[in-house]
Formats: sequence, C-alpha cells, structure tokens
Amino acid sequence: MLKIFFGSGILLFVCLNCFAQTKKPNVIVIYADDLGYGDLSCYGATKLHTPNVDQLAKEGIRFTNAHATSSTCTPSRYALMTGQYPWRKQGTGILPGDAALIIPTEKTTLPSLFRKAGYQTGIVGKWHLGLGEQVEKNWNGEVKPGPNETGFDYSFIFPATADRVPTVFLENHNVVALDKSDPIEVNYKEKVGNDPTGLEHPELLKLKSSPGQGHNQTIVNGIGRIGYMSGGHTARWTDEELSLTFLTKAKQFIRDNSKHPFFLYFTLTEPHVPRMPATMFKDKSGLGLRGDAILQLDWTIGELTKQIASLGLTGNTIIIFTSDNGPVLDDGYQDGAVTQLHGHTPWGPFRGGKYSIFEAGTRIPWIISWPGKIKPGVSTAMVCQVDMIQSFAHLLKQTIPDGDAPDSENMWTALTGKSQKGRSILIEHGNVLSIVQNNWKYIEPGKGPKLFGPVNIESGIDEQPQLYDLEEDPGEKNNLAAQHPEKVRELAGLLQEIRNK
Ligand code: NG6
Ligand code: CA
Repeated sequence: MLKIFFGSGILLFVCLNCFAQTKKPNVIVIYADDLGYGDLSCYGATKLHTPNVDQLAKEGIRFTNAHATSSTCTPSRYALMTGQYPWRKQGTGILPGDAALIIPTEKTTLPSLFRKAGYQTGIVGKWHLGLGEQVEKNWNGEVKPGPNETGFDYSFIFPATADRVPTVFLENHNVVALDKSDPIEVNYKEKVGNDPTGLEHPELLKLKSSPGQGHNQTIVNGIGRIGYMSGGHTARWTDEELSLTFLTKAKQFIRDNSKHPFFLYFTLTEPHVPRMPATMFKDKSGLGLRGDAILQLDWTIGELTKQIASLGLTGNTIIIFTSDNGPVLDDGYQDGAVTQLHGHTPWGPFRGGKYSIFEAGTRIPWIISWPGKIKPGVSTAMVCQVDMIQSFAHLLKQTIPDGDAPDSENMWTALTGKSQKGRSILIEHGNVLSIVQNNWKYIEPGKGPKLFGPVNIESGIDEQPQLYDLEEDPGEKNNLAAQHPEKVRELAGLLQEIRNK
C-alpha cells in the first residue's frame, strides 16, 4: 500500500515537474521613457538610488552595450514593435498626439507573435505610435486601428506623450471616463475651445514652460501642453496619478492572466516631461522633479515585482527593463532638472543624449531577469531592441514570415547570458545614421546644428565623417577619421549597403 502511495507520489511529482518545464514563461517588457544609461544606481549613478531596479539587475543580466534603435521615442518604439529599422520608413519620427497609426496591421509585430504562440497580450502605458486611420478623427467614438489591431488583446494607454494633447487614457478603443455631453476635440494647427493656453496665460502654470520650446498651448492641470484640446474634462488625467494609474492597470492585467501565459508591454511615462510625480515622491531625490520621477519609476518596479512574487509567478516570468532613448534635462519645462542636477550624470560615460547620434542617444539600460533560468551577471554583448522580435520568436518556437521584421536578429543566446557575442553590426539613428562594428563607430557626415540649443545636447552632426574607437574612447572625444581613411571607407560602404537593402 505504502509502496503504491509513494510510487504514485513520485509519478505526480515527475508530471508536475514536466508541466513546469514546458510551461510557457510570462514576459514583461518594461519600457521607460527618456531614462539614460547613467540614471540608475546599478549603472553607476551615485546621486540617485534605485534599489528596485538594482534588485532586478542583481537577479538578472545587466547589459552595458544595449541600444534603442533611435535617439527619440516614436522610431525606437516602431522598431521594437516591428523589427524594422525605423529610418527605412517615412513618417516614423516623433508623432503629434493626433497622428494616425503607423504600425502596419498585416505584418508580424512583437505582440502578434506572442498572441500566435497562445499568449494573452496587453499594453499598459504610453503608446506614441498613432491611432486611427487619419489625423482628423472622432475621439468620442471607437478610436481605431490602434494597439488592439496590432497584436494586443488588451490596451490601456495614453495616445502620445504626457506633454501632448489629448491628455486622456484609452482603454481598448475608447477614451476612459468620457462624458459624451462634453466631447473632445483635438487640433495641432489652431486653437479649439476656450481653455486657456500657456502662451496667453502663463500665470496659470504650476510648471513653467521653457521659452521657445512650444509647451504653451492648451493648459491641462496647470501644465501647458503641445497641441490644443477642448472638452473631455471628466476624462483628463491628473498628472500626479498617471503613473499609479498605469501601475494599477498593469497589476490588474497580470492578476487577470496569472493562470495563462501572458505578454505585457508596460510602457512607463517616467522620466519624460512634464515630470509631475505623485506627492509622495516630490522633493525626495534632491535632484528636482526629474530625479523624483525616477524614484517613482523605481518604486513602480518594486510594486510590480512584489505582485509577481505574491502570485507565485517569479520563477516563470521573464522581465526585461529598458528605455526608449537617452536622457534630456530641459525638454520643455523648468522643473529643476538643470538647476538641481548636483553632479548627476544621466548619460553615464557617454556623449550626447536624447536626439543625439552620439552614444548617449541610443545606449540605454537593459536588464533581463528570469530567476532560476538566467544566471545573473553583466554582459557586454551588443544588443538592440529591434532584435526582440526574432529573439522571442526563437524562445516561442515561432517562425516569422519572410519580409516581416527584416532588421531583427535572434539574440537569444546573448540575452540569456549563454554567449557574450551579440550583434556584429548595429546602425544607430539620430538626425543622421551611424554604424558600429567591432567597437568602431562611424558617423556619416550631415548638415545641422552641432548643439541642439534649447535642450543643450550635442547633436553629433558634423559635415566631416567621424570615426571613434568605442573601446578606447567611449566618450567619443577623438575623431580618428583622418588617421584611418580605409576604415571610414569600409564602414561608409557597409552603411550604404545596409541602407539600400
Ligand atoms: C519634442 C518635444 C519634447 C518631447 C519630444 C518627444 C518640442 C520643442 N519638444 O519635439 O518636449 O515631447 O518631442 O519625446 O516640441 S519622445 O521621447 O516622445 O521622443
Ligand atoms: Ca522617449
């Protein structure tokens, strides 16, 4: 009797074990907005402490040569979703809040790949890839196509950036908490409705707009925005609650799908402008509202991981934490980011920042954790967000049809730390392109300002070719183009070849 009992117990154990082995892992991609390489203490920040993200890094792999495709948001997000370099496609630059959807609905996307593999897919947070078929759209009915038509079963988003109208959430196809008797109208060309603008009424602003940057159109919650909007008063978000709203929805999605494999794309708004964190974070960092917003981001990660643990999902959940482009201090508001920097270096050891073709434009933090499955450590492999789609296709044993995700490479062995070898070639994208191979970086010549004045960031644009040895000179201080004309020719040729593919 006892024997039979033990025998079946072992069998049960073995079966359970098989089940656990074959269970598809949940995947959460956390995408910060404008968070720099040097903004986290696990990446060397000393003026700011980010214990929750640091914990992820401690349990996972921290990449030191990871990239967004581009030094701004929309193109990087386009690449992450589609596996195509954004500079191949017109109209993938920073979008206004009323733009039409730019993600093709008939091609493989990162979420549609997961969906095909049997996952529940959701996005919570910033979208910034356009909505609807055209600019002129009715925000008061179903707004589509959007995330739900590009692979997400569930979406809770805001359309563009926190500094652009409409300042509302959409859940699936509809604006949340909209009073139909107060319809929303959005216009990026001329003023609509009677709400005051920052230009006419600067005295109403609780966060001062920076001169010459254009954040002085419709005022919502005492903050001047880009673009004009009227109506939708009950639907307008409260900036201090933005992040908590996203966290709550993300946690809800995880809870609702805890018995089913899920893919969650959690796109945070921090530390993008306007930085207006919850009251409990204000003044916490000593570095102004930008630092406070990063502390809020870090707290959010802590809350999320706590919930995953409480649901018993830690060992079966892959978390990737990364950012869409490099850092910027004054991106339109006088919020203390410049005046209270106190020696903090958001760009880490790199040159440039958001908008720039220098390294700090696209070199971003990237952490992957999968407790029990991925051995913790640090990786110097060169990886790029455009590679997520092929890498996850590998994990999910899915094939991507020819022609889809054309620039994506399977980096799964690098991402899981089994190899230190990542991409051999990467194209970086600012106002011009650059190419990196074997630590050589060539920046193509271009025309434009050397300094993006209002944001005070070096553009990296030069009419002369630039060549840097990133191994010896990560700060891109010594242009070696004159010393190595053959390298310049070789990389310029290679860049041209890839561009014409
Ligand atoms: C810029 C905005 C900036 C920010 C950025 C988008 C001006 C002068 N500046 O055009 O404030 O909104 O677009 O940031 O309008 S991103 O991270 O979404 O790319
Ligand atoms: Ca961004």
